[in-house]
Amino acid sequence: MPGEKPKFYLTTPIYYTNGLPHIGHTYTTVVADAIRRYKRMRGYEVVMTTGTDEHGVNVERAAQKAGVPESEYVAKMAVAWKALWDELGIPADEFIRTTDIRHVRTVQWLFKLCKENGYVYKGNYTGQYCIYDNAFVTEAKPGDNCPDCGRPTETVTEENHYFKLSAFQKPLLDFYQKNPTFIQPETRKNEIISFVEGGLKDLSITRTTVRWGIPVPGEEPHVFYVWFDALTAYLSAVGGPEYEKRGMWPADLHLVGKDIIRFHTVYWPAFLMAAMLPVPKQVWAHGWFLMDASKMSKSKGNVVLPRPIANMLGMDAMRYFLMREVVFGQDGNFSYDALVTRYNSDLANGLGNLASRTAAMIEKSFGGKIPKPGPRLPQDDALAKTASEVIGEALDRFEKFEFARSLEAIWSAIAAADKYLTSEQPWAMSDSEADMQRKATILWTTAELLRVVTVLAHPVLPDSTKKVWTLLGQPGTVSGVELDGLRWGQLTTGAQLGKAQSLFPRVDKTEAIERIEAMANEELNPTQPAAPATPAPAAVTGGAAAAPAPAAEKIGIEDFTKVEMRVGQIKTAERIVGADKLLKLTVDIGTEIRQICAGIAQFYEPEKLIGRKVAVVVNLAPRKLRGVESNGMIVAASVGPEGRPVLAGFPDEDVEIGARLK
Ligand code: ME8
Repeated sequence: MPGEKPKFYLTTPIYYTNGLPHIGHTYTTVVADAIRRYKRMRGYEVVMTTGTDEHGVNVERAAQKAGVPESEYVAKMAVAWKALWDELGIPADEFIRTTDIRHVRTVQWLFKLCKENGYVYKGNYTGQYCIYDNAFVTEAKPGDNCPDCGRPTETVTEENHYFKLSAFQKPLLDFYQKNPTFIQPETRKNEIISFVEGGLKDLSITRTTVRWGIPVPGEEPHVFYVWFDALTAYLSAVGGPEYEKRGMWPADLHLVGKDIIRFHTVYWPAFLMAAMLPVPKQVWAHGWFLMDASKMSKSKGNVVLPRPIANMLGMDAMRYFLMREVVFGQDGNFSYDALVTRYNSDLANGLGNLASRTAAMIEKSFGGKIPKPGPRLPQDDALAKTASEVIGEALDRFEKFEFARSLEAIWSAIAAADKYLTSEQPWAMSDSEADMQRKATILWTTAELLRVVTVLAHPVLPDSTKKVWTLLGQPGTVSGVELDGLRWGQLTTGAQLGKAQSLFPRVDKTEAIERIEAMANEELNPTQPAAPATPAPAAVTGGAAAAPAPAAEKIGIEDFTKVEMRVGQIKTAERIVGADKLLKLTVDIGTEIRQICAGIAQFYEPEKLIGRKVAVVVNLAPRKLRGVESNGMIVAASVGPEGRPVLAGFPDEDVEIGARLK
């Protein structure tokens, strides 16, 4: 219909609920989010689905281990997954759980269609089964390990419903040929084509050995095989049997890791073809992020968690690293060292520095208003040309999912602007009319380049580019800019700059890594026993601002005397990068100077605390808050429903430092 936006439906895998997200899962979801933002800026109506894969033996066992019913276990896990994506700013438009009723209905409907069309029959099957991958290992003998994960297989015999996958060898090969971009990247395509050419065996799609699954109607105790169940979630999320009403199916893009490409490019289109439903347009399989050259897994103890990185460096930094460091489609190594190096060089010294120095110069010379440019010199035109070329290149690369190349192009524009400023030296110019005119041209040109870069980088760096957009005082929102109309020269002159904000404060590499690792450690080994799915708190407040507690039972004086509280004097106070609520204090407690973190940063200016006398719990075991050592606790009242901290103190008397509170 004229005037209607074209649609784009993309998905991430539906992640297993027997663990919590690590950087690998975050990678796929981040890329999906960046594509979503990009497509919206290109005028599409976009829906992005992610969710949780909640059935199967693994979950059955994990729930047993946790001593709770499966439904309770998966409910907590699903909440934790969803909450983390929301917290990280990569929320789903549709979050589908495979225990949702809309999904159960869709799976049963898909099965009915396949059966009615003659692609399902009953038979017995004995084989080696890998419970970790939820797959029969056809080539394995009893005693063999799973070739994918290396763990032991189990011999399983059961009556199954079979799906006639063998009937789809030719239709699939024809389909791949007619849709040459269905499987991406190319190398994966060749791999799948030779697999299908090698012959397809029928696939058992129901189980009687598993209890925790979607029942096959009228065939209980049969439940659906997890992959028949999980893949269908993509369709359930956008209407299931009523998919036509929603208008999003078929999916335009399934983003997956290379580990699950076969399920997506062989089984899934075959199920849909059997049901005579539209087949997705593309499956894109990316590589793995490796730790020390092996795939991350909780059992190997080498997982990298997303939250500590986001807390320390910001989510944009993590997004930038994931999409810049590795060629999309290939494996890459994850290292904190490389992450922080890129943060400091590309973000703090690159984009952050260009934005802050441009704004500062416009502030100083033009009262914070974007100046009208004067006559241009060849070097100004050269920078304009570079920026125009970068627009073309960055968009072209992004369109092809060459994210690293796209970012490389954008950052080449930043480097060109840095070089331009270094050679033009606007800061060295006088206030004479001629110099002011020249300065206006230089700063306009730099600000315009910054605007272009901000728009181009927005899908990857959504938060910081929003800040730069506000800083440049540009109308509307950066996400509302249409990429197709982006050209050099659209900067609104005369616009008043917004408030300067810290974009990417430089960090000390060793300290940053130590703190990220400490936070990860806190999250993996919480000191307080937590339910398996409880998300870690978004912020640790340092104990000073606890919510009012109900009256506790009475204690004896001997209990009270266990708490050693003394008068301390604050010597230094500073904010902590990556921990908005905490202040790092050094406090003189009479016998020594202690480092203590306090959750008061939103209510107390650090400078005003110096010299203040406070009550300190000095015999509290040291612990790390947001990765920073805290040795003691500052006592504060917790006021109002938000628990605003008000420091306990001694305003009327000159109390001695170190005096004990009794
Ligand atoms: O396979 N590097 O779920 P899953 C990059 N439930 N990406 C990684 C990664 C790594 N080290 N580790 C995981 C399942 N991923 C099924 C999917 S879909 C209908 C059912 C990402 O929790 C990557 O996208 O094991 C991979 O395919 C996915 O997480 C596997 O998630």
